[in-house]
Amino acid sequence: MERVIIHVDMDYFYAAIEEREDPALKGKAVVVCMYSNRGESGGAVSTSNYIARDAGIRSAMPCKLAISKKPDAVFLPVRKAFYEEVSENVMEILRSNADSEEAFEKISIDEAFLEITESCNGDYDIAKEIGLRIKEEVKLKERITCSVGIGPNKLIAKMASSFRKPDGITVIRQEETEDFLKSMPVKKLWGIGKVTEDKLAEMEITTVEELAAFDVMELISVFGKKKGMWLKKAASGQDDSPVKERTASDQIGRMASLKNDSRNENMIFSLLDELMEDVIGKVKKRKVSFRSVTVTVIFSNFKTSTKSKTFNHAVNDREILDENAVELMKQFLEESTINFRRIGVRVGNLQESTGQKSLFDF
Ligand code: DCP
Ligand code: MG
Ligand code: MG
Repeated sequence: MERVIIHVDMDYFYAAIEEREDPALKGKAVVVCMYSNRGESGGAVSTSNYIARDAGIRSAMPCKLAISKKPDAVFLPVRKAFYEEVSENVMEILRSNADSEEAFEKISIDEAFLEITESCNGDYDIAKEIGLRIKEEVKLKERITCSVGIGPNKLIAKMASSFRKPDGITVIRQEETEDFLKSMPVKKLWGIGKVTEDKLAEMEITTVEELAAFDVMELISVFGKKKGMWLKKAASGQDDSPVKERTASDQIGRMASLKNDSRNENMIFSLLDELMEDVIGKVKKRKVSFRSVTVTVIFSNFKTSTKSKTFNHAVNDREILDENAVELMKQFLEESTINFRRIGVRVGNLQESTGQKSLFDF
């Protein structure tokens, strides 16, 4: 059967999270900056929302330049640990839509491949429904949007997801790959960098169609055997690399907002209970056990704080998760006076759980 692969990439990821956390940012240009130790005007843009992009702001641009392009934009510092938690939540949603736990490959903080060949039985109409369902689930649970690409291999799926952005979905069937690629400039081919692009330009190859038609022996003589052959295949839309988890994610977590900012213990502990139920379900499904529990609180002033507990032995009991997460949450309530906005719980230091003893057995 022909493979069906989905690639998902979050839209303006860091800036989208900041927008979600602060409704007052809606409609404004938002720029997330990685400030250097030289202070606020040093550093580079991590990402920006689409309103800021309309003003010419781009990732990796000096923050100073971004400020000059759009002085009234809101500039925020990167909160990497927080974005990583959101990423974990999103990845769990994506993973649960793949054919199996192993048919999932996270390739960066905001994107992943999933193989769905079996789930859709090779049918691209069903594949599109799965893609739409994923978008809905991410929107509902995480309140951010993503763009989805579906194709017969990773190369096509990856290029398809960036074809319509933001909040897009693009389906490219095997028989459509040639048309899809043909007019694209070679630099759009996933895997081609600036150096290769320049070398190809010297050879008067600027479109994927020209590259696909080029003599493979000549490509090999310029780029060497491995790369030359890869260029020829990629330009023809071929890619047989498997979707494969590279490094198993070391954490399973869930985060959610309270109905309104509050310090109401019933509300907080009942949401925590729901989140733990979700986390433990995933722990069992992945057949892992964990050695640490972390609780995160985002306060109504957007300050984020975490507390963790690490054990000597790996466990997978709901009771132990419960006991520790509740204790950590109580500490938060004792130490703070500000309302809680969002809470999260995650387990870490995962290990395979085969033949696992419960902590109660030690
Ligand atoms: N990132 C970064 N520095 C860069 C590029 C990216 O810090 N030079 C971070 C911020 C992005 C995140 O990685 O939010 C994901 O990168 P993407 O390339 O997927 O870009 P975005 O998700 O921000 O935007 P898009 O909607 O184009 O995917
Ligand atoms: Mg993205
Ligand atoms: Mg990305």
